[in-house]
Amino acid sequence: MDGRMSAVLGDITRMPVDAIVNAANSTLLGGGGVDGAIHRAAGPELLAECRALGGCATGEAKMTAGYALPARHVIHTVGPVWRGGGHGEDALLASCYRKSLLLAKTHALKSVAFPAISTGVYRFPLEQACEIAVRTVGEFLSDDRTLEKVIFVCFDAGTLALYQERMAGRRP
Ligand code: AR6
Repeated sequence: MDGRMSAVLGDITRMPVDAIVNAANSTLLGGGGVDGAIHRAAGPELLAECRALGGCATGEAKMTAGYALPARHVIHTVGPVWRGGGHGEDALLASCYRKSLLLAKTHALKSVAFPAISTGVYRFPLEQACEIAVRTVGEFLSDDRTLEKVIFVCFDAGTLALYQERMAGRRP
């Protein structure tokens, strides 16, 4: 890529970007993991706005304001629960990345930060999820000139190493 895609170690709730992506569930009413952290950091107004959205299907994305977060917006996407790989999980995960970036582009946002969607509670195999994330974002950016920065925010060093290897074009 041309330097627009990068990976960092950190907490996504601290990222001062146009939008952070939330690995939500289909109710959009909060949960554990990164979803819980985002709702805690954003404050109760985020849940109030989410209630009005009427949920979100797996593989789709919806946007809200960021409230007390350093990020201006939150893009809520619902990753697939891993059920062995034969239930369209790969395509649904790719769709999360694509639809999130499409929303960002539609709103003329320049910088977006993603967590490793579905790799926690939803148990998607990390290496496979990382490969899908890097490939899908890379394909989107190669057709797009509005987004300036897409950052993968990794919660641990092992995840960061996988993303960096993947972005360098090496197999993990
Ligand atoms: N910053 C960046 N990454 C994080 C953070 C953080 N603050 N916290 C966790 N991660 P998960 P899922 C990483 O379980 O698998 C919720 O209850 C974490 O290490 O948050 O898509 C929702 O409501 C992991 O790599 O999301 C849903 O019900 C990644 O974020 C369900 O979990 C995703 O882990 C969604 O499950």
